[in-house]
Amino acid sequence: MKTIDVCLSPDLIHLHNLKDKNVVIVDILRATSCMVSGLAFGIDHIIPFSNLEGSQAMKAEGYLIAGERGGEKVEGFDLGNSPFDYMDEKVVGKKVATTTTNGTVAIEKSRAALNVIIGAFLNITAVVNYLKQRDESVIVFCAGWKGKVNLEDSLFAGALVERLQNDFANECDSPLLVQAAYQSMKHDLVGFVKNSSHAKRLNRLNVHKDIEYCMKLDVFDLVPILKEGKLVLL
Ligand code: 3SL
Repeated sequence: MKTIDVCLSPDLIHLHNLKDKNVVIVDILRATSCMVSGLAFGIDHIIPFSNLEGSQAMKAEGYLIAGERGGEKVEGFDLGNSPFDYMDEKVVGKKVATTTTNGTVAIEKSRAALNVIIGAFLNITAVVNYLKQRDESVIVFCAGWKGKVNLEDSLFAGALVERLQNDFANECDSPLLVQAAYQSMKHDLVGFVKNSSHAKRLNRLNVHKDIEYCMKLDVFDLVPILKEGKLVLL
């Protein structure tokens, strides 16, 4: 039977064998929610960079450059890391190069995988359907915050494990852990996530509507996938 495992932090990814597996990158607040929204809104493709310089250099290649550090838009960049920046007329048909504190780092660390796909609550059913129809095992890779575990990514992992439990066997105990957390909080996901450390960090930046938006289920029926270093729609 296919297996599913959950990596709770980029600092633990070396413990997982990604070869021949489908890896789902998740950074609910807010990188993967931005990527899903932007590609749905008409961005041609997104190139993720783990550092500022990589993204910045793409300006000369005609890319819009996007990114945050500490949640704030990088000075001189075209877009920050709000999903609403990614759903603006100015992105339609454009190529975007992005760098974020955690999400793009997790993507960078997943290069050994067979397929790297982008998950968010916004496209969870599309991700579930994609994984069910594939023959390979799955790693859900939570971007967390600077190596620490976070609530919102873990809850997404739990939601995914729950939806896949008839098709995949748990490879270790983290799927059990996140599924139990999801089951105990699913009656009020937004309420619990509003209490999370990153939501509090973002609240200082006054982006309450980003949090509400990123917790919406199934706004889009699409799956972004990494092809030759570019995120495109399947
Ligand atoms: O760390 C990341 O990749 C970002 O999503 C963080 S933030 O929500 O933009 O602060």
